[in-house]
Amino acid sequence: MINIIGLGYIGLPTALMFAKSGVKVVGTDNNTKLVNSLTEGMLTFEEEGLEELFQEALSNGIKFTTEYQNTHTYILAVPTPYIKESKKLDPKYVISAVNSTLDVCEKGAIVIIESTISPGTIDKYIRPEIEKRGFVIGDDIHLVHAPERIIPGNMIYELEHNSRTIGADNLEIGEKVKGLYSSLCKAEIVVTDIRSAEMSKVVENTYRDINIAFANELAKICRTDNMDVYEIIRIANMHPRVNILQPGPGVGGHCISVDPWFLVGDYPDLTNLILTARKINDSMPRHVLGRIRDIMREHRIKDISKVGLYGLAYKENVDDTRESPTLQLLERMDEHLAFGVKVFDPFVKERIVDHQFMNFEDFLNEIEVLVVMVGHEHIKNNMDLIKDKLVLDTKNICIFDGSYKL
Ligand code: SAJ
Repeated sequence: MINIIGLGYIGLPTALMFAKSGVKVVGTDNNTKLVNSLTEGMLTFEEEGLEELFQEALSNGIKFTTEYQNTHTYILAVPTPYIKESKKLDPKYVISAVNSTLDVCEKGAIVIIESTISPGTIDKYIRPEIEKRGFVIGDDIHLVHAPERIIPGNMIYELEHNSRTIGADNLEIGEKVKGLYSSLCKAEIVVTDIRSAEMSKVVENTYRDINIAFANELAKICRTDNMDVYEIIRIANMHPRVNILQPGPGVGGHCISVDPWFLVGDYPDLTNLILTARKINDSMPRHVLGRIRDIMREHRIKDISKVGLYGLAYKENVDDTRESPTLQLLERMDEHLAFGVKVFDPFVKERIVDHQFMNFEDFLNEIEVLVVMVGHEHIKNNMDLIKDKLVLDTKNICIFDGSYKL
């Protein structure tokens, strides 16, 4: 039996997938409300294919509890928040999960950390914590880092089809864990050491951040001289060795906008490109604000409450709002005492900001300028409802003429 600790965006799909593959799984989370909801057969977030997977896992006997189990294998998928001021990782939840595991585990248990951690976290924080309690690593307990790679919006498919990395202190344990993951993962699984696994995960997300920053910088350059950035990227990408990503209103989510900071925090003298990319991506909400101001001036609109932001999620077709460009933009407006902009997101069912609408048509009725911050399918399917608005389309999804671009 494996005990999966943390039933959030990563832990839950992973637990369900293992259960579907025939592995006996108990999912543990300290949030009683979440555990009760899952036990009653209710999912806690939306994701393509998750409901079907949930039903299959339930029929294969998956259990949910707030208690850590006495067993041999643990997968830790707990949050790893970062400290806003220092941009460093806060390992408190991983440390606490490791400690709770040590309280109950069998001798020789394998503890697999899936949560993204900054390079060196296991050496700096986890090993000392375990040794402090008198456990011998490599005998009483084995440590493994198996960072996840799945992308929200396509998690179920990617759990099965993405290759994976297993970082372990010795090959035998690495191969054992590889065997476990191959029950759900059909792609290649690479076994390496723990530091390489930690670093490669952060490097992957940093690579994407830098490439998005390049697209965003191009968008700004093109804006100053009235060139069509999308056309330029489309043409450049026809070159066999060029693959530029898409510009947007900023980079959100708990991964790409966070992980590069770990490298900046740890190697401040060496991270010029990485830091610049972060700054460019973080500057995009301000660029959007400038574009809103241009449109308001051009049309002599003085009242900010006539502006509506479409999308609160950090990207299309998910309900996750962590670090979302829209929240970054609202924070910026707040600092400048610009209150009253209206907001709507069909995926976000709870009220998390002021002037948030729950009904799309009510929202549209109140505004003159619509800012598309997220390209949900929902808005793509409702183009005819927004055609008569002044539209600032930061995601280049509007198919009608006359919309303003980034
Ligand atoms: N974005 C752009 N332009 C693009 C692509 C993305 O502006 O061309 C924006 C999105 O709108 C969003 C942000 O970047 O705000 C991040 O979105 P994403 O879809 O690029 O990635 P995430 O954060 O959902 O997931 C990433 C993935 N990492 C990589 O692709 C290298 C995923 O595989 C990881 O598992 C995940 O981070 C994670 O958990 O680390």
